[in-house]
Amino acid sequence: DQYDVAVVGATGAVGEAMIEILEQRDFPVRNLYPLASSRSAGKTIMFKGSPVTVTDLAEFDFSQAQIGLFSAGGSISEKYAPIAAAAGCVVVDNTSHFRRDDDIPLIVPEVNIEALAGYTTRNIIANPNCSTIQMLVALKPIYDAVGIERINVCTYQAVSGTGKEAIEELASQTARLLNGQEAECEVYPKQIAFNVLPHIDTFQDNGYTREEMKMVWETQKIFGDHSIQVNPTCVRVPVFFGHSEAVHIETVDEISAAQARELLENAPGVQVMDERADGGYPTAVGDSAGTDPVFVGRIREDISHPRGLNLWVVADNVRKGAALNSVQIAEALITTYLD
Ligand code: A2P
Ligand code: 11C
Repeated sequence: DQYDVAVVGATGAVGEAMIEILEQRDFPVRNLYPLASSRSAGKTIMFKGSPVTVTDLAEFDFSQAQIGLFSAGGSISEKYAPIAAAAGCVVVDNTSHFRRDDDIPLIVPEVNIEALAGYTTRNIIANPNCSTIQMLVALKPIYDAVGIERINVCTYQAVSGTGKEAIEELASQTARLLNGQEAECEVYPKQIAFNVLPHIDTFQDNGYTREEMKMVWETQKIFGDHSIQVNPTCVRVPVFFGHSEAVHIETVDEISAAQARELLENAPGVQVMDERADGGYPTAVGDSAGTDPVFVGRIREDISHPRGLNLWVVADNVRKGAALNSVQIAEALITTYLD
């Protein structure tokens, strides 16, 4: 079978990756409909060697598509995902808008694909936040084997998570500063070049940021476990592609680093890179950027806690964190439900 696929936000950082991944994975696309704002309507993008014209989202008739991959921001999804869903187009939404709704499945295919069955209530499936996805792909085999009580995580997140304007801001600030000019801050409230900002998304009443709270809410929903404790600090770093995370867990039963490594070596979507030697660990640049696996290294027992384990987890935030995970959800959808 072949499917007509709409990509909403086709000119953005994630939308472009979605189209590239549909092509790379040979997703059975009959017609591709790249959708964006009126500013981009009429532009062309390349798909399978042919130019395809970008259409204004506001003018698109969603009854022409069976699958819609949305990544143009929460307010766009709020308005257009229900319109698409009502027209019979199943939406895989990469924004945070629907993730916490009880009747919307929130899916990481390697972790909770069984929850996909619930999509029929609203015809919308939510794709989790990038920081949550890579952490849970790495933690799933350990969670299944010995249980996890608590997760302490500090992230080191690339600017591509914010979108194209942020990629440009890091590049232009870096160039200006190296040329003795002043940095201009438009996307981020403080200089991002040669700096780190402990701030992603909006501040909440409890002092955490929304990005941090997403890691709490989404972990509990995806694991289906509201007792799991998550304590995140989310940090933006001057990296273009690839989020890194220092993940410290406290398990229910004890597990050694060797046992954890063996579980991770056999886990779907994971690539262990853990040599305990110079360079024998994954990094955003050189390992994860442009690739699909969730890389795990620095696997070691916590010397301060009898049931503690430390991991270093790195993945391409635009691919596994967003576009690839969405396409994997669409693949499961067509294989199990639409065929
Ligand atoms: P456009 O390029 O026409 O502005 P990013 O996250 O990289 O900043 O990309 C955001 C994506 O969302 C782009 O494809 C952008 O299209 C799209 N987008 C933003 N606002 C709208 C809108 N009002 N209607 C449709 N698409 C939008
Ligand atoms: C970032 N995680 O790196 C964010 C981007 O909830 O989908 C994705 C925000 C979201 O900035």
